[in-house]
Amino acid sequence: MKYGRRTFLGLVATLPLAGCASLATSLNDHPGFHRFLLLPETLDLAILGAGQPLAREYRPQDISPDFRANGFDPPSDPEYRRWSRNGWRGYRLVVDGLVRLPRSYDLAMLRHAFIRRTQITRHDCVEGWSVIGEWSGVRLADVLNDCGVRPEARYVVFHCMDTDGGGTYYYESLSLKQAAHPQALLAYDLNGKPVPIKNGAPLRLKVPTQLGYKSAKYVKRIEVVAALGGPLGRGGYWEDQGYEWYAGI
Ligand SMILES: Nc1nc2c(c(=O)[nH]1)N[C@H]1C(S)=C(S)[C@@H](COP(=O)(O)O)O[C@H]1N2
Ligand SMILES: [Mo]
Repeated sequence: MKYGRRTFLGLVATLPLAGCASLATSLNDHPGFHRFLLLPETLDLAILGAGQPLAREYRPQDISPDFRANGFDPPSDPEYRRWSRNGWRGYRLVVDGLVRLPRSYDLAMLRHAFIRRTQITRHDCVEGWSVIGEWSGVRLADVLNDCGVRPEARYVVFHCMDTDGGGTYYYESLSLKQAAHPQALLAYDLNGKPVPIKNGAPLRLKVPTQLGYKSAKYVKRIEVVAALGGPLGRGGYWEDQGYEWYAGI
């Protein structure tokens, strides 16, 4: 991401005196370095995402005055409450499963080590209401590329921190191609401010090409898998209640 092949080779060329070990250590701290090393064995989601139809984007004056909230109550576990009180210190997004390099990210890494993307899009709930909001965050594809998606991967599962009240956690999934869509964001800001708790703080998926229930709030783990089913059910909390897994609009 930050260091493309050219930059990397440039760095090597301009630092003839630097020990290999120290150069490797400093580069190792940056997302994207691993991708450079692992690329031949991984899928490039930028290629998979290119050319897909885009959802409409709107003007700032189209933004709804209130971005309403829907779904389960915010997570009630003590850890979540503690994080929210401490500016999300302690929270980490885990990415694991069929990736070359499982990683976890704190919010500062997501905000500063990746390109920030902003889009004003419409959220359509299956219940029949819509709101327009400005979302900023990191492309899901950029984060997945940073971990290196293995060729056998087919789906991306989002594990959330909230429950239905009966102890079942919300979760969702996308195909790898849907996950590679250039507008599929892991959003940390809504309308220029950190995503409010009611809308999925500290990090939520925002997929404007799919119905609202696909856009998982309160994401804590992204698991890359070869198949749904088994313990992963039909690929989502609402899918397990009979909703369609494919929710394109
Ligand atoms: N974790 C989690 N994500 C969720 C839900 C939920 O209950 N829990 N509800 C979904 C539904 S049905 C909709 S319409 C949107 C609502 O997002 P909002 O609260 O920001 O309006 O979140 C989706 N993602
Ligand atoms: Mo919804």
